[in-house]
Amino acid sequence: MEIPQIVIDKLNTAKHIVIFTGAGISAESGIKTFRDPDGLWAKFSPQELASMDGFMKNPQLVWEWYAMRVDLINEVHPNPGHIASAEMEKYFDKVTVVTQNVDRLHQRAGSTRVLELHGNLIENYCSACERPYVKEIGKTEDKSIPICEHCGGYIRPAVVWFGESLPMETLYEAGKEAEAADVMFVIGTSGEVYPAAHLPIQARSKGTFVVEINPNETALTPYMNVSVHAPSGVAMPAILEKYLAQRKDI
Ligand code: BJW
Ligand code: ZN
Repeated sequence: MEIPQIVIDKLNTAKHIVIFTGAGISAESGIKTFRDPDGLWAKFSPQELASMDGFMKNPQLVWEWYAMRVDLINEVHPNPGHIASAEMEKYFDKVTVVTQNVDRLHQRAGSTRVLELHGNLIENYCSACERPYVKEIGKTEDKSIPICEHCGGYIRPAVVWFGESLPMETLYEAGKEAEAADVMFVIGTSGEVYPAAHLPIQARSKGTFVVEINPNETALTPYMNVSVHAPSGVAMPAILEKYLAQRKDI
């Protein structure tokens, strides 16, 4: 894998970096993506498990599926892709991670500014009255769905399902950052889910230098300045290493 010199040249003058991520950045931690051949949507139905309709039809099934995924993220660790992304904070004035991921691995790797577009698996709230459900849910044999103590509604994970609105302020903030960034990395996303997938396109249209890191071509590849076709756990540390080797002041 070769890191094109133009990426390093752009980083050399960059002050503001945005790292836009999808499920692929967590693949090397052992978390399955959604749309790869062995991804979650090959085995499970997004209509049944990631929509309000599906939840209303079978809340217990949906709750168990998410509980299983919480157990998995508690067992895995950030990988070199997350860690290199977090380390970038040492070398640039502003680094913002804009993630579609719900696994919190960026935060665990040390990134301090993370905008979560699709929520997270850790928090929960009542599907009826929307009050947060604060009781800690650790790994437990009992996977029965909790009931809201205020209104008796079912508790749901604080993720964004299909047909649901993204957190509007977060999306707005992410758009502003994408437009203002000098360099945006677009890592491990198929670019198929909107409105998130519009962010790199929006960034490019405002002159941000956009670099894709993905072993495969994606719907976003045509909008990129550069595509590095490699796993992010290899490419991100390699980019950081090459950048540091050429930085003149350290
Ligand atoms: C590696 C790697 C390695 C592998 N290194 N890379 C028709 C057209 C356009 C839009 C729509 C449409 N019909 C419906 C819509 C809207 C819909 C949508 O976009 N659908 C499309 C799929 C067609 N969007 C929505 O519904 C959104 N809401 C919305 O639009 O609201 C409107 C509204 C407004 C106002 C009021 C009310 C409503 C919400 C979208 C929510 C998405 N939710 C999910 C589930 C989250 C919870 C959970 O985890 O269970 O979010 S779906 C799933 O997809 C998840 C992800 O965040 C998201 C994106 O997936 P991602 O991250 O790109 O993963 P993959 O698997 O697709 O790609 C992985 C990539 O990694 C691949 O490219 C690999 O090559 C790569 N990779 N190994 C680097 N080692
Ligand atoms: Zn309630």
